[in-house]
Amino acid sequence: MIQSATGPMYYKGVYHLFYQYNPYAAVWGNISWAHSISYDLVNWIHLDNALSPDDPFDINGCWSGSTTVLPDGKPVILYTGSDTMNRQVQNLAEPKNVSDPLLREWVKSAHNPLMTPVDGIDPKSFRDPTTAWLGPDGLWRVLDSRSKEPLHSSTRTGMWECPDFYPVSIDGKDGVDTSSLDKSTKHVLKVSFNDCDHYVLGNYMPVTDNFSVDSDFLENGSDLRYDYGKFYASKTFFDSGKKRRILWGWIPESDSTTDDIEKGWSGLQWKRSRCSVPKMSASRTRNLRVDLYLEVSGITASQADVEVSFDLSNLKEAELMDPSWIDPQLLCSQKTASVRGNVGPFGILAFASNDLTEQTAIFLRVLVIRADRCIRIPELQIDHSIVESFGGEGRACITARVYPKLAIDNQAYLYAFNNGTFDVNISTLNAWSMKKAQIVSSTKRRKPH
Ligand code: DQQ
Repeated sequence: MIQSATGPMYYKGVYHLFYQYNPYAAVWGNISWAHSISYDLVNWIHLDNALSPDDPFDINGCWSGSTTVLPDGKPVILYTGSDTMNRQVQNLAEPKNVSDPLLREWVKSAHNPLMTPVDGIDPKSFRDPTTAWLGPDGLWRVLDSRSKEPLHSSTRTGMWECPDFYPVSIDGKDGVDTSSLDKSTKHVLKVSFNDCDHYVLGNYMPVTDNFSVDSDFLENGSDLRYDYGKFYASKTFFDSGKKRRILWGWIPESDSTTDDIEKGWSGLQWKRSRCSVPKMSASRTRNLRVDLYLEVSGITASQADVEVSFDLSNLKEAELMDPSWIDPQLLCSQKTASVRGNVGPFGILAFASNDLTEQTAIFLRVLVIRADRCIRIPELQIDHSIVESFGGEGRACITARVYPKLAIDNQAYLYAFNNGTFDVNISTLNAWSMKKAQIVSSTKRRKPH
């Protein structure tokens, strides 16, 4: 079983990914820090586990945490240990040999635990330290899931897991280092709860350690999420090599625990940022008649990147939006891709078997609020058992897990479809095959049974 990414980082030309891992089973338990490295964020090498639960301060699990690269360039791990009394305490670990760019061995500090839950803090809710950042006073700061003087809080949501707190530039696209005190930045506070990663934007004042949010989703419900599907306990890191911030998330399973035990694994790691993978593109524009299934051929449909936009010339025919339709997920579960509408449903069928008995529809149904001529699915990533689809000019994302039994590898097909009453035009449709990642193991990692 693998779960949340814990300490993604870039060090001496090597990308490191640490993540929650149960070496012995496809279900949660024996929680260790697995360690994989990459030179291009596409192909990976599994190394020996960085941390295992074998000390009093983490005997019941080496839980989530983060890595921080210190000013002298040395990386350190701060992680939560579940100790002999099942308290959640914060522990430090550092590389045994900083000159090893693969950082194959990690040593736990003799001073552990560094932080224990103080009075008034529930010892079972004191976890998941963030990447630390340096204040102007030369002192390090770190966020945890619980504090007597919280940076931000909510009366509505219950405990937050896996917080992440980082600056983003407001006048450029480059990533910013976590400790940056640059004035032209805003800060993102991401917290995980209710199976989703929620975030707020705000201004952080490092002198007073005050964070004033622009719009408090937690209290006014304007809920901003990284993903409205299966994406949880994510972590970002600053890639100083390419001056970008990269987001890693855990894609949980949608099947049952019994299925996971039967298939022998559970959980996937997913990186969200453009990766420069060689692509072959097939592009076409054309009329998408009603009841037409237009195959997108010439690509590996089981592992593809798709961009598609539609030109809607007959918006006046679109159905009226009923004001009671306020829950998009409920609406989509009722008005599925096979329920005919006026303008739509139309879109893409991923993981389609050649007889269409298996299919995963990523679709649009136009309900009149205002007459936008062009409507896009700006990006769709398809990867064996994951569909990641973006909308709202890329600001909204829904990630879903799919378990095809027929539409696998070269038996998977990709179609554009239209189950509406009126034709729509495809104004752009680009699709690329994604190169298969090479995953090798340089360790005697046990196969979960
Ligand atoms: N999983 C970890 C915790 C964290 C949770 C334990 C997130 O540290 O809060 O495996 O899924």
